[in-house]
Amino acid sequence: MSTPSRLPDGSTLELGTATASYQVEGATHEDGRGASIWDTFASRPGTVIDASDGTTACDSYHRWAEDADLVAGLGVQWYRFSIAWPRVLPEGRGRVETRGLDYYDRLVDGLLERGVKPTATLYHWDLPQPLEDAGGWLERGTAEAFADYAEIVHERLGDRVGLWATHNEPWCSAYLGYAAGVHAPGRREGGAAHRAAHHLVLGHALAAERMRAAGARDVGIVLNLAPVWPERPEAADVADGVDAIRNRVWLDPLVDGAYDDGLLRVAPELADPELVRDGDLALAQGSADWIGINYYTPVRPDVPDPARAEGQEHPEGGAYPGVAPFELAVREPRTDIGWEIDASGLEELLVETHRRTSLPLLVMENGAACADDRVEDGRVEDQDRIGYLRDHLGATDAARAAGADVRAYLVWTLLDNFEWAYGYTKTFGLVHIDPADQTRTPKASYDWLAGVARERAEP
Ligand code: PNW
Repeated sequence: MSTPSRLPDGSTLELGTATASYQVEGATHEDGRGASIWDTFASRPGTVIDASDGTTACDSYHRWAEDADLVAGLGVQWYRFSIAWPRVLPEGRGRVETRGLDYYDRLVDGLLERGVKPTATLYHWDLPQPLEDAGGWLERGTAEAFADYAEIVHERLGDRVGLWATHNEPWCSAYLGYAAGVHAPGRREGGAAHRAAHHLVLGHALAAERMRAAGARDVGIVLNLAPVWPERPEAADVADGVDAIRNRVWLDPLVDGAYDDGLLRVAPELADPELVRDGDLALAQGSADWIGINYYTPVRPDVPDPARAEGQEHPEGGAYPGVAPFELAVREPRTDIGWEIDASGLEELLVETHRRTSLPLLVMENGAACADDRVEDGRVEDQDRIGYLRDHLGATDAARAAGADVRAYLVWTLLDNFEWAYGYTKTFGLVHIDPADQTRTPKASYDWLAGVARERAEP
């Protein structure tokens, strides 16, 4: 077997695409997989817009070889997938389900055989339900169980997977899961989100420590950091609070080993010595070898104005309950999911994060939901998606030219899949999936990305 794929060296921008276990695998009851919080959440009425779930999804648990062929057909270097914790540890801790690990073993070998480098994310939101029943991310024990899980997976795959991500978008786990309640586990308690945030940071740090002790060298975390642009001068204060929760709560412990005063003002829970124990922040400092960035849209906080219309669709889902009230402005143009399109936000974010951390940066997700995802005469002409990707790839190149150490750009996502609270109503894929029979049809954007990969491979 070839040597484990590791951090790209940065001589060129490497390309790839990504998926997540619950969004594509299906087979939720197979080979001893335990229940996750997304199985439970999606089964509750009113949580997922089309009342769907990930029971079948893209059936990638059985069709992974076809998926790997599709990635290889793109001619890109990287495929980022995530591992379902409840497949490996059905109860979250303790008993290991070998059949779950076997699946990822097959996938990793299949990718390497096709010349694609695998990068694995350990937590893309499918927490084992028994851990949620014991308090979920509000409990320190979940962070400790996460480190055990990381060690088990690394032991099995670490000889072939070089690039490891602990969490994907912990902001979503904490704030959408425990404050806004629009993601699993669907709780709505502002203070709880801050507690969850610390345990997510701690879980990352403990897992990185364990994996490094076992020889891992390139352990990172994938964050949905955002450029925060106050909509008007009066919104500067609330914007600082949003920046604290969206960006600093993750970067500050990793870079400085501290939570700053501005953050503590909006998240006083983080000053609780019972929550943030001696040594936690020191362990977090330096615990990431690289930072993954997922970018879709800028964030424009505004001061609340009762006269303005409510209920605007924004990825942050509105203000955080229990945190200072604010609104989010969304300008045109937007994608099919309502998120504002502004590629300059990605360039700014990469340049700014480079200035802040000097760690290697990987764009681990970028993409668009498009309305023109219909098959007509065997083709999907998703020209809007191509435009979005072209502009954001350009912004990534521009950030590199400006000195940001960006090593890779991965498109979200390979396949139309289970888009969380939006179910199957919003599609981000390079490949269309027919829900009736799982037929995979590459879209025009797939051909576009393959073309970019070819051009860039030419000397
Ligand atoms: C990210 N928000 O999710 C995830 O990493 C993917 O699994 C997902 O499919 C993709 O982006 C597109 O949504 C997000 O509401 C989901 O702010 C929701 C939000 C942000 C990211």
